[in-house]
This record gives sequence, C-alpha cells and structure tokens, in this order.
Amino acid sequence: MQINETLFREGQQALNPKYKDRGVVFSRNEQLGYAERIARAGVHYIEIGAPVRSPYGLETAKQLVELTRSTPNTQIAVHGRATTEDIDAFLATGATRLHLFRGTSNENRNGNGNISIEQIITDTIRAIEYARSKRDGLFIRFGAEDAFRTPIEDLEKVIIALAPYVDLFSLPDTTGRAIPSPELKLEIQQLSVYEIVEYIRELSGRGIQFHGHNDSGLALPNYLAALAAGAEVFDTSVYHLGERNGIPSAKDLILALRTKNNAQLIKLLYNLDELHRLDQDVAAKFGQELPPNDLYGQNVTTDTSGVHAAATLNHHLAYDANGYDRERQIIFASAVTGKAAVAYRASQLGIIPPAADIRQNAELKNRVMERALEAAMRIQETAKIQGDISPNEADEIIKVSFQGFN
Ligand code: HCA
Ligand code: CU
Repeated sequence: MQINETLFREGQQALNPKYKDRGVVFSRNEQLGYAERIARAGVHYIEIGAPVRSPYGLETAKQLVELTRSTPNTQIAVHGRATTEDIDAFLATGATRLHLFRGTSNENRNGNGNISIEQIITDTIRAIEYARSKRDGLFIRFGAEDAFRTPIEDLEKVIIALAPYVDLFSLPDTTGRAIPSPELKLEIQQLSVYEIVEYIRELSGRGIQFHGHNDSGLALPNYLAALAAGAEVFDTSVYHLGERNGIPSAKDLILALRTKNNAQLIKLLYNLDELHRLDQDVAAKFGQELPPNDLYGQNVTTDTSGVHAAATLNHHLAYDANGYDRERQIIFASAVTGKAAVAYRASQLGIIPPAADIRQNAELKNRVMERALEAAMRIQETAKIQGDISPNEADEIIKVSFQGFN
C-alpha cells in the first residue's frame, strides 16, 4: 500500500476553515516545511497541482522536487489536465510522476463542456505521447474523475483505450456517494467500490489508486473496500482538507487499517505521531483544534464510566481494540464515576495505601470500596446538580469521604 498525500492539491481546493469565505492557501515556506514532515512520516507521494502560468508556483514546485531528492521514499506527483499547457508545466517542475485526470461521468462531462468519451481518450493519448516524447522514464497515471457515477460502459471504454499508455489508474469517488460493497446498495444502479476496483484492475492489468470524498461519511469504509479489492495507492489530505468535506487524512486511513496483528509493521512504516501533529498543526493554521473525538485524540485513550474505568484498571486493553501505544487516562470527575476510579484516585492522592497493597488485603479492600462508593455517589450527584464537576471538586469529595480512614 502506498499513500499519495494531496494537501497541496486537493487541500488547496478546500474552504478556509477559519474565515469561511475564502480558500485554503499554503505559502511556499509552509509547503516546504510540511512536505519535509510528510515525507519523514512515511508517505510515498506528495501531489501538487500543475503550476500553469505561475512562475511563483513553478519555483515552489521545483523546490519541492529538489527537497524530495533527499527523501528516497517520497516523490512529487504533478496533477494536471491533458493539455499541452499542463504537460509543459509538469515537465518544467522536473518531477517524473504525472497524475492526469478527466471527468468521465455524464454529470461531470455535462458540467465541463459536454466533452465526449472519445474526445477524452484522444486528448489523453495525445497528451501522454507528447509528455513521453519530451522525457523518458515518466510514470503516468490517469484518474477517471467521478468514476463511481460513470456508466460502466463509458468507464470500460476509457480504461481499455488508455491501459497501454498508463502505469496506474485512479478511481476517485469525487462526489462521495459510493458505497463500500454490493450488499450495501441502496439503489440498484449504485456501483460499489469493491466491485469497480476489482473489475477495473482486472480489465486494465494496471495498478489502482483510490480517492474517496467523505460526503456521505463513507470515505474510510470505501478505502478499506478498495484495499480489499486490490487497490495499491490511496489519496489522503492532512486535516481532511479538500473540496467540500474532503478526504481522509493519512493518520485516519492508517488507523482504519491498523489491527493488533499489523500494528508493529505499521509502526515501522509510518510515524503516526508525526501524522497526528501534522493534522494538529494544519488545524492550528486556521485557528482550529482537532475535534475531541479525533481518531487519535486524547479521548480515545480515556475511560470515564465506572464500568469502563474498573475494567481498564484490571486490564489495560479492556476497552482498547486499537493497541494505542499510550497510557490510558481514567476520568474520575464525571456523572458516571465509579468506586474503582475513586479508589485509584485516592491512592494517587496518597490518602489510602497504593493499589497493589489494597489488592492483597481483602479486609482493607472492602473498607476502601465502601468509602469509595460513597465518594463516587457524591461526585455523581454533585456533577448532576451543577451540570459539571472539576477534578478539584472531585478530589475534595474524595478527601472528605476518606477522612479518618486508616
Ligand atoms: C477534483 C478532482 C479530484 C481528482 C482526483 C484524482 C476528484 O475534485 O478536482 O485526480 O485522482 O475528487 O475527483 O480530486
Ligand atoms: Cu478530490
């Protein structure tokens, strides 16, 4: 599996999260800084838009290409249309990986000048031949934009005609309405990611790239379906930035794929902490914080309810199927605090013996739990009455409840 990070291409098509009346822009310095970190985190390709008629953009692109000369596992890919203008801009950057795209669905073709499928094929072949005549050793990919709303006969025509000319096909779910697998069809004519990826891979004999927008909240399941069907390259964008509600970040994709069995391998290949920091830093550029329920946020390793906290204190993986490599946090100031969390906190505060000692002494344990239950109930009640409770208030309740305990 390889990751194609599209922050500087798809990401710059996003609405600016801070001002909401303008687009996202990354300066040259920001791009160089982020690119270096993206490469270090284990990402394979960084996609940029073809710098057409932009001397400044061209210089930025050249510097990005230059930067990736010292990152052997990461290359710059240039995204562009099948026009001489875009191909020339691509060639000028010095990059060797070209990501061509063209809308193939009826909706998309209607919106883009009613171009025919035949015309798309002719233009693309001409552009590829032109690019290859100018430089050897190019890696060329074609993306059938809006692939999942493209009638299958049209998609077949494009794929069969272009297969001899390209190294890779991308199947983007541009409008985010694809479903992962055929059993999940809501309408007869809906095409699932699994079916299309598998079919086009076999038909073309080429590798498949997948790019899934999250309009229906199905982006990650769709990525998993594409992987299961044999896709090899997956598009991501830091902080999900992209048209509308964007595409998954590399961190989210990796977390969706991570299991107990492959966690070690993933750790070797990717730096999740760095990918998380990238999400955080790009969010911060727009004055935002990652949402509290971010897939790698603080919340995912906390336990709050009495049942959860008690189980986690007994076994640290009781509520962790993801193998997060960090210490879990027990929340003891809440409306659902239980006695185990309170006892744990009381030990931390030093007002009762350490947990290990209590565990070995049944009589002591009973007495601790009696008081802890009383404290937990008072914490819950206070939280409900006030509509909130701070850790300090909970600590006070715990201290009072254990007064005179020995
Ligand atoms: C877009 C195009 C794209 C292209 C993806 C690709 C999409 O919306 O501008 O070329 O692989 O979602 O189809 O991002
Ligand atoms: Cu897109």
